[in-house]
Formats: sequence, C-alpha cells, structure tokens
Amino acid sequence: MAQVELNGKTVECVRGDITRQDDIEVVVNAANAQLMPGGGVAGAIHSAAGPGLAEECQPMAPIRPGEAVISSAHNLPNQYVIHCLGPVYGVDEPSDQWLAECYRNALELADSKAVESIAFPAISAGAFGYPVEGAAEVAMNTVKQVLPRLENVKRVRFVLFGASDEQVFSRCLSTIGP
Ligand code: AR6
Repeated sequence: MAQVELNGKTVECVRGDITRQDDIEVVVNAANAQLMPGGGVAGAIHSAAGPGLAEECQPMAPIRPGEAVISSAHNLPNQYVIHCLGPVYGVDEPSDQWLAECYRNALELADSKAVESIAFPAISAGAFGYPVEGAAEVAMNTVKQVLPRLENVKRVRFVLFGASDEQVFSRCLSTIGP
C-alpha cells in the first residue's frame, strides 16, 4: 500500500476489490450510461449490491460522460455508491477533461453527503481503453486539486485490481506529495 498525507488528509493506493472496502463510506462505480450491471467494476458492484441497486438507479439514467450520481449501497458494506461515467478513450474527447470531471464531481458529491472516506477504481482504464499511466495522472492531479477544499472528505483510496496497475497508481501518487 502507498500513502500520502495532503494537508492533513490521506490519499492511498491499495490492490484489491472495490466491493470489499468495508472501512470506506462511499465506493465509486465505473458505470455505463444506463447505470446497469455490465462487466468489470459495474458488474462486480451490482452483483455484490443485489438487484435493488439497478432498480434504484434506473430513474437516474442515462448519465453523460463526466457525470456522477449517487445511490444507496444496498448489500455492499458501504453507505453510498457514486456512479461515474468515464470517457471512452479516443471517442469522448478531450478524454482527460472528462475523466477529471468524473473525479471532481464524485469528490464534491461525496463531500455534500458529509462523508469522510471514498474509494475509487481506475475509472475508464478497463473496457473504456484509457491507458493506465494517463488515467493515474488525471486521477491524482484532480484529487490534489479538489481534496484540499473539501469540508468532510478526509480519505481517498484508489483500489486497483491488478499488481501492475497498483504500481502505476502508487508511483503517480508519490509525485503529488506535499
Ligand atoms: N475492483 C476494483 N477494480 C476492478 C474490479 C473490481 N472488482 N473489476 C475490474 N476492475 P472497467 P471502464 C478494474 O472496465 O473502463 C463495464 O462493462 C479493471 O481492471 O470496469 O470505466 C461498464 O458496464 C480496470 O482497471 O471500467 C461500462 O460499460 C478498472 O477497474 C464499462 O465497463 C476499470 O475497468 C466501463 O469501463
């Protein structure tokens, strides 16, 4: 695990499964526009949460790239799920701006719910094709920019599925330190 303190707040990278973050209040879903189960993170989140999650989300769909919406977490061990639609790399251009928008909107939405902790997967870095180095850079730069001005969120965790993604995110994390 890699960890950096930023103005008294913590940013960390761990290897693991986003559905198993039981010490975190909000988990972020790398959603599809229809807020339906699908594959990857969305598939894992919906199957762990149960069918009530898709039911609750349906009236909020479709969402657009960069948008974030919030639901309860159903059978997940968290309070809320924030669903973000990342950009499809090379299609939703400029992809870096849409991706930054996802992180910014998710962080601000979590903060508005007065929670202290949020966990992100590597949004867009799977089925949507965003190169992991670039995805990590956008994620860290946006957190560095937004986190200091949030009132409630004090811990941001990136949960990476594979060892090499965890290395890339951890290396990038070390560059945003104070
Ligand atoms: N926990 C943490 N990370 C995971 C997990 C997990 N359980 N499962 C996969 N990852 P993706 P996207 C990693 O494809 O690129 C879906 O089908 C994965 O290795 O879930 O934003 C939706 O329905 C990768 O690094 O999200 C959408 O249509 C990262 O999470 C579309 O894919 C993101 O991979 C969204 O694509």
